[in-house]
Amino acid sequence: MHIDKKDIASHNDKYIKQHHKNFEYLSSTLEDEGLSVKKIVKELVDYQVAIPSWALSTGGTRFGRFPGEGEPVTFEQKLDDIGLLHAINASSGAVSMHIPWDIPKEPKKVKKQAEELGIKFDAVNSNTFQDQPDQKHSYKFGSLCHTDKSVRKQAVEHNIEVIEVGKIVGSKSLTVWLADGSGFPGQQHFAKSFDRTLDSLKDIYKHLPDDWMMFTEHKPFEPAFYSSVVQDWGSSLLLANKLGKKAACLVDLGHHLPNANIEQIVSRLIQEDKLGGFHFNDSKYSDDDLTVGSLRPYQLFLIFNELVEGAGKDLSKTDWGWMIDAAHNIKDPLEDLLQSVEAIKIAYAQAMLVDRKALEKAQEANDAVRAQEILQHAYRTDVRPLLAEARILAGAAIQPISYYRDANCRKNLINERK
Ligand code: AFD
Ligand code: MN
Ligand code: MN
Repeated sequence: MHIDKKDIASHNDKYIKQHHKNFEYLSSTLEDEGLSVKKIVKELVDYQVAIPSWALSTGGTRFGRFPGEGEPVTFEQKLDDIGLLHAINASSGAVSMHIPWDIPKEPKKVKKQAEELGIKFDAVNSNTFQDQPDQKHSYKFGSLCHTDKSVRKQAVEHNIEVIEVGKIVGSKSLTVWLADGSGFPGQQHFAKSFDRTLDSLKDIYKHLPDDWMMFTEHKPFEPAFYSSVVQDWGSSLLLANKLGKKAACLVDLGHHLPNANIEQIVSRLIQEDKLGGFHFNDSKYSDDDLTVGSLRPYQLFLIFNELVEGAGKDLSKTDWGWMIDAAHNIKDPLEDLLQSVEAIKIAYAQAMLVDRKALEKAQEANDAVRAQEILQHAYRTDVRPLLAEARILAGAAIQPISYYRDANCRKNLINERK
């Protein structure tokens, strides 16, 4: 579905008066506090969040899937969906591919299609957690950690192929998430399986182009219910340190045990120069993969607060990766993604408001009350007019969800894809 700039403009006409009112009030308040609204809005224009190719259709659970209509089937259709999101919010200008789910038949054509939609290629993801129909060895008992050398070799070769696909489309990073682990105590030798994983990763690392990064994504459990080989950020950091400069850790917000202090993990990784990127989602229990900000927006803000503090520059200018990793069982995936991108940018905008000098002073004085006041003053600011202003400047919609609904986007996709 193609979106006409004129349609966006007439949508914006409906909301512009109210927007000006909100924006002027907020701007003058923030300027009085010594902030540069222009700088913040400019950064909100630049900051982009990648969309994973696997999040554009209904995911389902292991109990069932209730597919929606008009869902994309081919990779080209998935790209079109991301193009649609990007036309509406001007904030989703990147795609993360999953191999082999997304092997493009004509990579050059796909690259051109993405360019026309203003979409870049973010990290490529390998898949050694499933057996493919034409595959020689099974990953039932692991991939990079497997006791059998030929299974490890197959998994290493797959990752090298993924790098090759990534090179064609212009990706600059590989994300490795492993389902490797054990279901029962005693099943797997902890040290040996870790060493074998490290050796396999070293083989992959050798094939990584100089300007690429390799991210390891930790996860405490599932599908292995007793132990995961890369179970936490400690193991991920060990791997990244042993592999070298081009290796870093990817933090998926859902991949932590309940109540883990993720913002502190983020701070530590930044301190060690080993933060690679993010998979954003939200959860109540663990890897629920729900809409970002739907359950714990304050935690998300605290994470961005550490990011802003640790980066020392605009986040769009860092080489950290930003991606959503969510699944959709109930909502229209595109509406859900619009909500997630909005939640991420809200948390980021709020983090930019934090009075860092005052916070430092409060910390040095051990003034917990003042420190909380400072953080929550930023968090409780309604920054949505800043995001809307950034969207207007970038030619996108003031109210993305309303636009999506008013323009009957899903209906159009259903008709196109019948
Ligand atoms: C799985 C994992 C992980 C990963 C994704 C893509 O839980 O989040 O990023 O697959 O490989 O959902
Ligand atoms: Mn993930
Ligand atoms: Mn996950």
